[in-house]
Amino acid sequence: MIRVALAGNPNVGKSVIFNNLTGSRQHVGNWPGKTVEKKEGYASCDGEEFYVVDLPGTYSLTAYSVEELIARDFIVKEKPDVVVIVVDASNIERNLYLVLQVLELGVRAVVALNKIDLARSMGVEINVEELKKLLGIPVVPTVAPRKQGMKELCEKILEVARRGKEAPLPRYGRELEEAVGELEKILSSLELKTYNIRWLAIKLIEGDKAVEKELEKIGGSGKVIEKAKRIRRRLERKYGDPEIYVINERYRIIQDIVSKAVKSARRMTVSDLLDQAFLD
Ligand SMILES: Nc1nc2c(ncn2[C@@H]2O[C@H](COP(=O)(O)OP(=O)(O)O)[C@@H](O)[C@H]2O)c(=O)[nH]1
Ligand SMILES: [Mg+2]
Repeated sequence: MIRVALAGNPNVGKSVIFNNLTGSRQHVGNWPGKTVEKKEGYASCDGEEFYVVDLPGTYSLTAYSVEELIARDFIVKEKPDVVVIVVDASNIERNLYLVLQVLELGVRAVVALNKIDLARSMGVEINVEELKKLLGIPVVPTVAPRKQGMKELCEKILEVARRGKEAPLPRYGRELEEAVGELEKILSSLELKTYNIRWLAIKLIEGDKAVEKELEKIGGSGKVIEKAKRIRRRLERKYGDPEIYVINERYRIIQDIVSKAVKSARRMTVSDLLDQAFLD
């Protein structure tokens, strides 16, 4: 059976979409060993049944919170056939940050561009075709509470699951790509069936403790961990904290996407930005 995971920032409409897809065929429990709620259910589309799991809402996929670890571990280890990334169209710039991180994992993915009604009422216009092209994956505009776009979302999920093509991995600036390449070379000589090697390389450059710990369990990994430390020191001398350096590289791509695919009638004012910061 096709297995689908819903990912997204908190409050983007993931639960409404999950309910639309599964109806009453759902089960609520906890993630194993955690106090975080896990919702699973079954949906059907064009006569085909599929399993859907609602991942915890997160802004990022770091190792700093249990929700983020649950979300990324599910994607990495359980390998769902399709990840549906639910995006709040009225806050697209920030939401794209999670989109890029999901794509870094090397998955088959669909974007549900939700809350387009809200975006429109705020004067935000998104060129869906352009966004699709820039991300390299299907983008389906939705208004979840009105069930708008649900049929198309279902169809795209099945299409992507069947076609089996992974989303293109985001490409960063030259210097980060070189560092990633150096680590990928060593990583590819290890037995790492579960992981996308490029993702591991990025996480090692960020200094992700959970990834370092997992790697330490694997024979022959000492060399790549050492190499990553040297690369981090090199980047730190030039740019400061390597993790922030990687974050900035993601935001450079996001700014490029936004400049090409999003038109906003009104620029965010300083007080809008402050409101947003305090609401989180
Ligand atoms: N205007 C608008 N509101 C939405 C849309 N989708 C969800 N919402 C609202 O956004 C809020 C958060 O939705 P929810 O599904 O709980 O978000 P989750 O945290 O991602 O699971 C709720 O008040 C929903 O009614 C949408 O497409 N348009
Ligand atoms: Mg929810």
